[in-house]
Amino acid sequence: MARAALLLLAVGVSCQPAGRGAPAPQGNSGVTIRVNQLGYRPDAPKRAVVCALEPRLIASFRVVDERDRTVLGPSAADAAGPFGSCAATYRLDFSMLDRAGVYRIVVAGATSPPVRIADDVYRGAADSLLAYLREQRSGYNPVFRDSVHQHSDGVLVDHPTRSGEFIPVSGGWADASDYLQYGATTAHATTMLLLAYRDHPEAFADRFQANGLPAANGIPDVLDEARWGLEWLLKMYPEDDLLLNQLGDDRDHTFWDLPVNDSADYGWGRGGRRPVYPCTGKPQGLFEYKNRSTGLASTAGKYAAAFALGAGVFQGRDSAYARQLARRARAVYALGAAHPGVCQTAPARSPYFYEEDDWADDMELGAAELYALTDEPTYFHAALQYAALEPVSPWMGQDTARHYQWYPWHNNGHYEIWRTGGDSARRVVAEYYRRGLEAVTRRARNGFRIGIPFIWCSNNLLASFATQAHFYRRMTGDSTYLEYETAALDWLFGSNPWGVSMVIGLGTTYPRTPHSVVAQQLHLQLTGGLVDGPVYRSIFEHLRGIRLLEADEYAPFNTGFIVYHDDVGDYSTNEPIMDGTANLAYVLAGWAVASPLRACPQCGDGATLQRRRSP
Ligand SMILES: [Ca+2]
Ligand SMILES: [Ca+2]
Repeated sequence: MARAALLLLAVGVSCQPAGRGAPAPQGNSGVTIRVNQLGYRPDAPKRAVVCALEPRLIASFRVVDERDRTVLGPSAADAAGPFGSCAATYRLDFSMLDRAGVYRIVVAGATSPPVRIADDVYRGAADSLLAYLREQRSGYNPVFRDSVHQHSDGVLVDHPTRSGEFIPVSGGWADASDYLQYGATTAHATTMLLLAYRDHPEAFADRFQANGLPAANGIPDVLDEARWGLEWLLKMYPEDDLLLNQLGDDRDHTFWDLPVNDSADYGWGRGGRRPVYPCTGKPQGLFEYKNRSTGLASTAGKYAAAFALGAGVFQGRDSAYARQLARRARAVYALGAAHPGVCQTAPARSPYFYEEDDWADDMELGAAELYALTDEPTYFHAALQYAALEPVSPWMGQDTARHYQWYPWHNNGHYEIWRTGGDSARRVVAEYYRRGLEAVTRRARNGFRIGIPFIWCSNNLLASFATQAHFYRRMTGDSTYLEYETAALDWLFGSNPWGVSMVIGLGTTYPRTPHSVVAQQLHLQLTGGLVDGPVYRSIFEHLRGIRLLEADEYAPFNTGFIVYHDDVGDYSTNEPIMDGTANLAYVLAGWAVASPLRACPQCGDGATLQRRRSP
């Protein structure tokens, strides 16, 4: 591939704007049946979706077994109107079929791919996602069996008095297919991994060592990975009043090269040291463009949550480490409380950055985790106060949002308050979640039951929606949103117009040519990586530097208001994302071990015994 083209590609930032239209659509009068390619649990809702590229009247469907015998139907197909490239959609409800087996759905002369029904359809899936995080490791990298940026990280920049000082911050994960690293996304990912283990430990195996190489080490791999995140976050918070937020910047995008020989030049020579940015509470950017930072709390709250959770999870395994984490959790939380406001990522040569606008959600989660760790009521009351500042994640019900404007995309703090709170607090936070779910599902009357805005990283929003719906169902026993929760999961695993599983290596049809240097140059499958997902056509067409490099195999399905391309050139829809992958690991762990219908509002958290309830 021409280097010039690759340089153009590399201009993009993970989940970030630069475009040209998709190839012209091809005529196709076919009917396709989209299913969850992992399968369905016997006791869960089960729906397939028909996408007809031209208007079709479909009355009924049948389900047949492996010997072609009809086991269900004819049953009514539920007309659900047009959606994107689908001129007509139908929902096919085969929930009544609850016997394990492999089936096919037959409708209007079309036959679906095999559909598996079994208790274990999600078994091992969360662990599969961890493979992507190992591949993304900075510092020692188990894929390269070599160091990545081990000696270059990093030089303090944009500090009022200490710029130029070397601070050792090697480690963590590259944020996406570029090599930037962010405190906010790393802390959120670490938190989701820790929660996944806390709530669903039986979903995870032990096949890898702490350094990411194969071989069991007596520690579940999800904790090996979470600790990898925690170790980096500790380095990124080296002193009580020095909170580091970002390693590298968009000058990273100058070259399309492997992380082991990254030749980006930050002013200290090609392949030289990388800059590390502190939170300053002021607008940041070393060159023309500036972000709109106002405080420290958005990052501080996220670090506090990860440290406090880590302290709880590692208490029984490494008590000295747990004590260190607990001390850092208290300190960074206090720093956030003293400096409310957001700490956004810093742009360099391009105008793009993560435009996080909310911080109360982060402080809420930090406070809730500190309460769970320490039993000190001050933290609990603070968590409730922060919760009231942002009851509903503001993107829910909206058509659009700026890049990472309300992050994380679900407010995990509400669930954490519920775990430790008394009845009235529990009712309050459950209602907060309900309002958000209601706002999304009001927009989800389409055949796929998807109500998110198709902004950058739309799959992140679906993972968050599924997480919040899961929490709400567990908290209340109310299954009102279960159809939408399963629709989000089904969408991510192939029940979407393109029939693509959005996780590399899972399902039968998944991204083969993601936007990744490592995948492209090493011909390596980035198993476990959740890609960005479809975006509005209007976003795709206005991005700079995107050029599809091969014919679009999904062209017939890219004629509508949203597009997706399995093309190395499309960094807007086909780039794996670290934080969304970690969030999805939580969702998949839950579905691997628990029957989706057995909510338990009275039993506290199912996986760990509840120690106490606040008054
Ligand atoms: Ca392990
Ligand atoms: Ca936030």
